[in-house]
Amino acid sequence: MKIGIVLYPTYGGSGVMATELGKSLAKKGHEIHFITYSQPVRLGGFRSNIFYHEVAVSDYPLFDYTPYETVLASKMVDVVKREELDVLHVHYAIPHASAAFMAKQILAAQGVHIPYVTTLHGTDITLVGRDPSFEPVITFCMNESDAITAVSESLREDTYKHFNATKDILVIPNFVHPRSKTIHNIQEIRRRYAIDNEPIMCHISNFRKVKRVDDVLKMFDKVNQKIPSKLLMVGDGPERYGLEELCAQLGLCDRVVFIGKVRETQEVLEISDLFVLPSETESFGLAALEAMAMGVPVISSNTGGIPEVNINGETGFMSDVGDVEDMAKNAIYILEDEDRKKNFGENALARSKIFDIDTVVCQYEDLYKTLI
Ligand code: GMT
Repeated sequence: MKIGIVLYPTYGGSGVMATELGKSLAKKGHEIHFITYSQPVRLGGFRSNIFYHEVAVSDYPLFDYTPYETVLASKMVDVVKREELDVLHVHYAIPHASAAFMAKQILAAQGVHIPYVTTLHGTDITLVGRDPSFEPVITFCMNESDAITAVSESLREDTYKHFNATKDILVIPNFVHPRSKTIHNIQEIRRRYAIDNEPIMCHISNFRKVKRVDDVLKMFDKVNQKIPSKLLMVGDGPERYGLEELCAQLGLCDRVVFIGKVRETQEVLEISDLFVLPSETESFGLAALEAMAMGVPVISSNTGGIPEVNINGETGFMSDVGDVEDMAKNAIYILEDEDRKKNFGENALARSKIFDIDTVVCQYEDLYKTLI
């Protein structure tokens, strides 16, 4: 099949998932055309069957806001015709689903018929989508999609709760590559951050408010008082400045390392003992799943789709949003006993296999086939 994938190229779960999906489909022999405004972070170098079409948004003196959606729809029309695509798959409803709807109509007027799949990822429904200024467009474009998928049961329910969705929403969960460890000199790399036996905790996100990164620090502070540890903060975003301030206030500057954005997070996870995800809301928690796939147990909130990934008392623990006391207690429970930590890590790894890329990608392939 010839598949067009429209995505956000930035450090967000939806972009990562869409890129990995495209790479996997390309490996299976499909021709993949990524359409977005800059090179997706996980795309990497030259690969067979993968093509990247950049949406060039130029400044025009008359516009205060560049009409990205219009340029994107035009690009979709152009790529569908030029490359003779069979199906379009758009990730994240805003503005990708509305651009797809527009492209589909334009193409239909020219005698070209193409189905489009909209995959909902979370904030397009749970945060941004609920904004009344977006709601009518999202509802309409979602219902006009030839198929709608959501990355968790929880997101599916949320969508039905908050939108008048008239179509069936199919749940196709996020996925991971089973990966083997790449670091051979693990102690040496660990020693760059922590002295021997000092646990390393890690958080990876785009440091937006919804991630409650303050809670990561607050719970870490409590754990560190009991078990001296290190915290690796990976990523960047609007909350980073305040977080660095809080870090200083808590006297944790020598315990917390702000690494910044990292394209490939596997090595950070390989040297980590615990992954922390205390989000306010999370439709799935791909970052947690990626940690689990490296055998790292997860301390998380129990919100949204996280319970579909992290199993309480087995692959880690879940607490109510904001309950840093409970999160710290659970982290200490795992870290204070080597065998227990190992068990949780093994369970996390075993659980991650349910979300193996090969199982999940077939579900998208089947969906495309029925639409084409
Ligand atoms: O969580 C983010 O900040 C990024 C966001 C995105 O749209 O890229 O992630 C959402 O989609 C991911 C992939 O499906 C999910 O794993 C995340 O849970 C979801 N984020 C939220 O719901 C807050």
